[in-house]
Amino acid sequence: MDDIPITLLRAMYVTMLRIRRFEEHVARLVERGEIKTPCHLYIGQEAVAAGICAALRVDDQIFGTHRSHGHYLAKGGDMQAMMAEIYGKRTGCSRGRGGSMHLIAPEVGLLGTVPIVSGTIPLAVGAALAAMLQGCDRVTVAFFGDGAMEEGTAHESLNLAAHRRLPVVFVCENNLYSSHLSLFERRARDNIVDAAAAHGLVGIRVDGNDAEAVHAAASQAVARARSGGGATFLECRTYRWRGHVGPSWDLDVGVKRKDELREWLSRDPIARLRQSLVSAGVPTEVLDRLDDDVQAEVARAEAYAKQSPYPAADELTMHVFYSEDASR
Ligand SMILES: Cc1ncc(C[n+]2csc(CCOP(=O)(O)OP(=O)(O)O)c2C)c(N)n1
Ligand SMILES: [Mg+2]
Repeated sequence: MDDIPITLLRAMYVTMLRIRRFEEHVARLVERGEIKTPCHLYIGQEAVAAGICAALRVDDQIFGTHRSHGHYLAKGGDMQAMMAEIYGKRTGCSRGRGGSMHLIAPEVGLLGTVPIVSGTIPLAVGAALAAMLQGCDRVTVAFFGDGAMEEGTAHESLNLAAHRRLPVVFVCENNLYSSHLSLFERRARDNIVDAAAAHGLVGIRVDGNDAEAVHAAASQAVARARSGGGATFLECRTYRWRGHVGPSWDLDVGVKRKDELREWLSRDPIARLRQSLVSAGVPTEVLDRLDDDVQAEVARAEAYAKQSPYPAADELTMHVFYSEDASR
């Protein structure tokens, strides 16, 4: 994978750091009681969002889930607007009405984050069908978890995408848990990726903690979709470090998780990419400076969110129904 240019590796590293530092700070703010919206943290899975989105154009579209701070940032969403959203402020990306789970940044192709498990899959298929009907070469990505593959709509959507050769990439982030139930307590076999072949799609399992591997697989999938070759299903194996929701380390859901977590912490996707950059000759001081810059950006986002106003009470029913008049 030494064909990935160093500038791209560095860009993915910065993306991953922005996700990690943003969420570590959000975790602290939740612990302090400053943030009330439920936050499903993505820490540990950063290589998936960074690797996939680095293979996309700005006009390519993505749909995210309840755990999508990472997808929002990786696709180019504004950090300050996401922090303000999490604080419920009027300057938030969803005008303070969505919170952590309902993010949107259409200007960079994030058409929405959807906490209905599996909801992103039919939405992405619809967007890809629209692109095909419009005759444009836009690619759509659906991000979803391993739990989403246990919903019927996932399979209906995969079938339609295969049948119509739609320009879509299905990214299953298999973090081995759906809420507190491990994959192995829910399935007879560890075979999520096999669903792709059953529906007539190319299915690939990739190390989701290896940003370079994710990017390589995504680049092929995106090229296939863009050139009329149809959809691809990528199963990215990864692990969420924190609890299903909130900042805890989730050690109260069984001894097994404690042992697993120790193992997965040693596979930190950011440390891994940092090692690649160091091996490629990037000085550690440069990488440390990038981290300092990111931490300063997170602090600015917090200050922006805090000084922003809440929506006024009389705006409560605004933007509830579609209106040609955007002020309603
Ligand atoms: C249709 C539906 N069923 C149940 C829920 C409750 N719920 C929220 S997240 C979640 C687990 C999802 O697991 P997975 O898809 O693996 O994503 P992860 O949380 O691991 O990122 C569940 C069951 C929901 N939001 N939507
Ligand atoms: Mg999961």
